[in-house]
Amino acid sequence: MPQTILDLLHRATQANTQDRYRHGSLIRLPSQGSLVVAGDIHGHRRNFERIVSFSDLASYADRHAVLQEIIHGGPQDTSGGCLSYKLLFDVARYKLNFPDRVHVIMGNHDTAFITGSEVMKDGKEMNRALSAAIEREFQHSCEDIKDAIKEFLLSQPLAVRCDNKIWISHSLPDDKFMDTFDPEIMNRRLEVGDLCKPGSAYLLTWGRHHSKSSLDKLARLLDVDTFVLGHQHTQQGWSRPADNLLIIASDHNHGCVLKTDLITSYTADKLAELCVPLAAIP
Ligand SMILES: [Mn+2]
Repeated sequence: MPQTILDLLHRATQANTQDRYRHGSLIRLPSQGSLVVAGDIHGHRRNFERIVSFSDLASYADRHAVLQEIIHGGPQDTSGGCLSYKLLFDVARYKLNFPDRVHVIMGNHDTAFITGSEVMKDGKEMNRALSAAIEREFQHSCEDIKDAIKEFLLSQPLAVRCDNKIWISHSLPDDKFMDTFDPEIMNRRLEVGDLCKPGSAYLLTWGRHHSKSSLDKLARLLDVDTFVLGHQHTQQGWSRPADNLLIIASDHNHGCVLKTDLITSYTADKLAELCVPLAAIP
């Protein structure tokens, strides 16, 4: 059993690095086909299943699905341990089923697990809860499993840039770190140091405050029209804090998913109209 999981994680890590649309830490999608984007999932299995069924990648050969922040949240074991690693294994299987069309991008909870730093959610330190559950299930193999999870998470790309100038990442650098952020990070593979403050992968996944002038500056720098991010809680599943910024959440019962084509140009308002409530998906 542990060996099967280790093999799964190693193969999925390889699939992340060998994704045919990957350049450095960026996935670049051509202007062809369609795209489904999910926000944070945080262990919400039912919503993950809805996203998979809604994306229907088996029927649409030029459709892509972008997922993020799978771990930390959802079911717990009897001692309060976090079982979201099981969902991460299923996401790894999904990646292997469609290796060039499922793209799992890095979230700040992933960086926290890799670097072993504390991250709180609903009053709980999530890395301790996740590690405890992994230790209970995998016992003497738990360190190997945790290392393989870290390798998988570290192999994730940071962002997706579509030819029609939609940009998807977990977050964007905070206003006060705009000048510290080095966009060159997109052109190379990540190292663990990039995930520690004030590394650029840290800044890109943890930022929370984005003024209009920062967003406009980043849009010019990255040559994009509209940013689609996760990371922030939105009651109705999406929000549109600026005319070039849409935020999606897929980790609760009012969560949403976005479906768009890869050809048309979009404002955040137009993308907001394309958000689908996950509860409406059978
Ligand atoms: Mn987050």
